[in-house]
Amino acid sequence: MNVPDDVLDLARRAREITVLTGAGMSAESGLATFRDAQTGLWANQDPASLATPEAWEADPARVWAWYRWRMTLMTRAQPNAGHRALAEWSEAGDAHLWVVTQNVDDLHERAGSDVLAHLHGSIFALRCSRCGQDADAVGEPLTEPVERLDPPVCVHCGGLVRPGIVWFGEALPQDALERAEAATLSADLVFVIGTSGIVYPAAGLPIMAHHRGVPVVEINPEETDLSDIATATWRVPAGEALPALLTALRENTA
Ligand code: BJW
Ligand code: ZN
Repeated sequence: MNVPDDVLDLARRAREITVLTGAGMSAESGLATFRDAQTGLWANQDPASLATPEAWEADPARVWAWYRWRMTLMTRAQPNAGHRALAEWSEAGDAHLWVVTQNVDDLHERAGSDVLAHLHGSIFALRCSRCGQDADAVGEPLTEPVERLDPPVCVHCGGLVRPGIVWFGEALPQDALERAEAATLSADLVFVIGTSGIVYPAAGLPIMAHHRGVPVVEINPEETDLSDIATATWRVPAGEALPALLTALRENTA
C-alpha cells in the first residue's frame, strides 16, 4: 500500500508524536466500534444509553451483562497489525510515540505499547460503585451473552462492583487527562486513529493541537468530526495503514 506523501513527510520529520486512538483501532481485532450497529441481545439498544450512571442505577444487572460479555470478547480478541506497528514504531524509530487511547480494552498493551493514558478507563479495572475501592471479583466467566447478570458484591461494603470505565457525565481520570494534554501540547505531530471525534474532552485534544499549529494526521476509512482540522487524512483501515507507514519510514531511513 502506498503511503500518501504528505503523511510520510510529516511522520518522517516528527520527533514527538502523540497518537490518539478510538474504537476503530480495535475493529480489525474483531471488536465492534462503539457506534457500530449492535448485534444479538443488544441489537435494538443504543450503546450510549447503556454507558451512563443513570442506566446503571436503573438496572445494574442489564448494564453488567453487557460489560461482562464485552470483557469476554476483549479477552478473546488479539492485537491487530495496527496495534503491533505502533508498538514497533515506538521501539524502533527515531521518534517518541505517546499513545493516548479512548479504548477500554488492553490491546495496545498486549501488542507491546506503553499506554500513556486510558482516557475512558479500563473495562478490566473493576471498582466498587459505592465505596470506590478496587475489586477483583469478576464472577464466573461468561461464555455466551445474557440479558441480565447480577454484578459481583464489594467485599468491603456490600456495594455493587462496576467496570472501571468512564460513563457519559462522569469526569475522566484527572491524571490521565493531564498526561494526555501535556503530551498533546509538547508533540510536533498528532495522529488521530479510528475515532469519530464526537466525544469530549478527548476530541478536544487534536483540536487543541491544531490551534497551536501542530499538524494533525487522521487515519480513518470515514470522514469524521475531526476531519476538518486535519492537516492530512488517510482513508484506510488502521491495520493496513500503520504497517505500511512503518515500512515506508524504515525504507526512508535505510
Ligand atoms: C476505523 C476502522 C478501522 C472503523 N481503522 N478507523 C462538549 C465539551 C465537553 C463535554 C461535552 C460536550 N458536549 C457533551 C459533552 C459530554 C460528553 C460528550 O462528549 N458527549 C458527546 C456525545 C457530545 N462527555 C462526557 O460526558 C465525558 N465526561 C465529561 O465531559 O465530564 C465532565 C465532568 C467534569 C467534572 C465532573 C463531572 C463531569 C465522558 C465521556 C465518556 C465516554 N465513555 C464512552 C464509554 C466507555 C465505556 C464503554 O466502552 O462502554 O467511551 S462513550 C464511547 O465513545 C466510548 C469511546 O471511548 C468514546 C469514543 O468513541 P470512538 O472511540 O470514537 O468510537 P466510535 O464508534 O464513535 O467511532 C469509531 C470510528 O472508527 C469511526 O469513525 C469509524 O469510521 C472508525 N473505524 N473501522 C480505523 N479499521
Ligand atoms: Zn465497596
